[in-house]
Amino acid sequence: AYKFWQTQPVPKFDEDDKLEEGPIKVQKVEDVSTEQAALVPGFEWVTMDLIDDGEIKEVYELLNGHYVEDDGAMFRFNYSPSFLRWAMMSPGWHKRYHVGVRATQSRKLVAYISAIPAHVRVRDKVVLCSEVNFLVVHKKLRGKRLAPVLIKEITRISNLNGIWQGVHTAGIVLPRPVSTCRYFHRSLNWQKLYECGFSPLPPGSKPQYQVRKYALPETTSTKGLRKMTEKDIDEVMPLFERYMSRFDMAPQFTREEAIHWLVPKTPEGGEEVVWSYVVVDGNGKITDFFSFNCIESSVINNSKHSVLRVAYLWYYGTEAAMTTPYDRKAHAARMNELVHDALILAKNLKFDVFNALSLMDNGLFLEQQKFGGGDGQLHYYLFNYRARPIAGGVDERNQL
Ligand code: YNC
Ligand code: MG
Repeated sequence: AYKFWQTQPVPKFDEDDKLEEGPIKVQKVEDVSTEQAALVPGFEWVTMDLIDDGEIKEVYELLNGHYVEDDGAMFRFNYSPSFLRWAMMSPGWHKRYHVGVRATQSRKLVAYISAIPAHVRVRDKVVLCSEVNFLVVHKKLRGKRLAPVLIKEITRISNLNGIWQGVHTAGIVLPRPVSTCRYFHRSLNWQKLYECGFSPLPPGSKPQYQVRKYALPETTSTKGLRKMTEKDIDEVMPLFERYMSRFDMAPQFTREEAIHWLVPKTPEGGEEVVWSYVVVDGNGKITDFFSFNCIESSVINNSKHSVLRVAYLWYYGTEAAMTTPYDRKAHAARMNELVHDALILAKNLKFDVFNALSLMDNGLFLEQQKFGGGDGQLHYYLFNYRARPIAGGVDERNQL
């Protein structure tokens, strides 16, 4: 088992957690190969130009047809081209990290992997990482050990550019997760979720009971809530940083990155990808913010519905967590107010379901806001970095 992963600089499952945290293998740029590994005959490496509408469409179509599905193969992620550009063209992006494989004859794109540079704080150390995402191999080429070739290529390119650590997530278990989270789902459009086979009808219940259970008011109730704009960033950033400093692992954004990841913007000719809101108090000071983004899922083989609009809770922060002394009840109450409004906003934006992971302070509101635990888990991995495991709140009671 793990024929490839056992050759890589990652912690073993039975790793001694008394070892000091830090890089596993230290190398020099001079020792990194400047040549791409050979692909099997008939295939060649390409760099994808995501600015080009035709090339982003090729990446979009490969992912739309072949990317991550749920265990029952009922849904498959359908990331929009706008979302893909947002996710892969963040500050510091470079097209050398948009790696494709084409069939030489047909020119068809058959595999892909990408990375962006990211600073990740793990406890008290900040690690420069290649954040790897959108690894995909065409369904007809599965099981041929192409994935390890793609992973080694993105590693080589990162190493040549002085990046020695990686961070990624996956639904599957590999050596060895630094943290494991569970997905939670909150129905917004129960009837549609039921028709798609996403939400079951609980024994003894009736559709109209379920619809009523998930009903939401039409308007938000938090006083001072409004959309975030770029002008808010100098207030949002310190709030975000103080809030995130409470966790063992968190991204560390530059100002430019904070604008990229947190401020809503309608991409030219594209659709919106992130929605963010701030709460302003009586003195005009920002006390809270929250955001969510959109990843549609294709509904496979359903006569009535072809896509689900899924909102994912993204970053947030609130002063309510940072009072002295810490007041867990007040923090929980505030989180519930904020997320309840997020649900209303998402519902009005025609989302069908609102997802959240069992991370950050989500355990404070999941149950009260009627989220239900899903089957899916998300494992977080660090590459070439040893770190003790970090609790991700997978246990049944949503306690973090
Ligand atoms: C996965 N998701 O275990 P062993 S997530 C990492 N992440 O190796 P083959 C994976 N490794 O066990 P296939 C992986 N999935 O023998 C599989 N593997 O050691 C490992 N699915 O390769 C697997 N996208 O080519 C095994 O398998 C080896 O043809 C088998 O291809 C796999 O984006 C895949 O789920 C996933 O498109 C491409 O099934 C294919 O099946 C597929 O024979 C649907 O591969 C889409 C899907 C993955 C989404 C993601 C993050 C990827 C992170 C990769 C690791 C990055 C490390 C850091 C590098 C930079 C470091 C620096 C500096
Ligand atoms: Mg393969």
